[in-house]
Amino acid sequence: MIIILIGPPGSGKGTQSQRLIDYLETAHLSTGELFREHISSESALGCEAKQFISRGELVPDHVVDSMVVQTLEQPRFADGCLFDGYPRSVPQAEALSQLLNLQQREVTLVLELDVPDSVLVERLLARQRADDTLETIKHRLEVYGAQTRPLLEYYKQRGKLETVDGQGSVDDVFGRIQAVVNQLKTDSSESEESNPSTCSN
Ligand code: B4P
Repeated sequence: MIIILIGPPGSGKGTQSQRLIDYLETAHLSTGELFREHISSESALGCEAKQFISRGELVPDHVVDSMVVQTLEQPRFADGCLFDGYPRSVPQAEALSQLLNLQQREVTLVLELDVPDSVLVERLLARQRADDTLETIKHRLEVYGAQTRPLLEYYKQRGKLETVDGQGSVDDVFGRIQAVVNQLKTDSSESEESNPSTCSN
């Protein structure tokens, strides 16, 4: 399964990803986490990304896409994975789709975490990360609306989108995510039973 978690900053993508990768025993790719690793090791990529992250901007697509391509080449991603915070724009989604097509794979499910702005601001100010100042948070929310929100329509048109209420406790939200994922597993095993493969080995 290839699952994408989309949501505004502070919606809990990182928090819920940790639960979901344990539950599904799948690989995890968080572009935000990868950038933070590059920033702390002061790599060239980290220095470039830092300028954008500290202003609340998205890191340019060509930087993100080449980092994702390199990461996905690792064998642990061969059986599926959870994308957390990637793609974050329609061009990134198109780049991912081309990459997966080359591997004869496709996105299985896109989960949107829906949380109102007032709750997001409260959570992010409490987190106290370097890019979590009030001014940066407001700008990140604007950037989300302009560049990431159009992705929801993109995946909705492709029949991949499921929206989950991201408010309530971490356990409550994870329970809703689990319900969607379990339903998907049931649907796909039923369709395999009604359309068995004609190939025999
Ligand atoms: P990310 O690392 O993806 O982080 P985020 O959007 O800020 O937060 P997330 O949604 O993961 O929230 P979290 O679980 O931590 O991105 C950081 C930056 O990197 C971006 O702004 C961008 O500049 C850059 N970047 C990343 N990917 C990119 C891409 N593809 N293209 C371009 N640029 C990219 O939760 C937030 C807080 O809420 C935590 O303190 C958590 O404990 C709390 N929380 C979570 N769930 C809660 C709940 N249910 N109740 C109460 N609190 C909760």
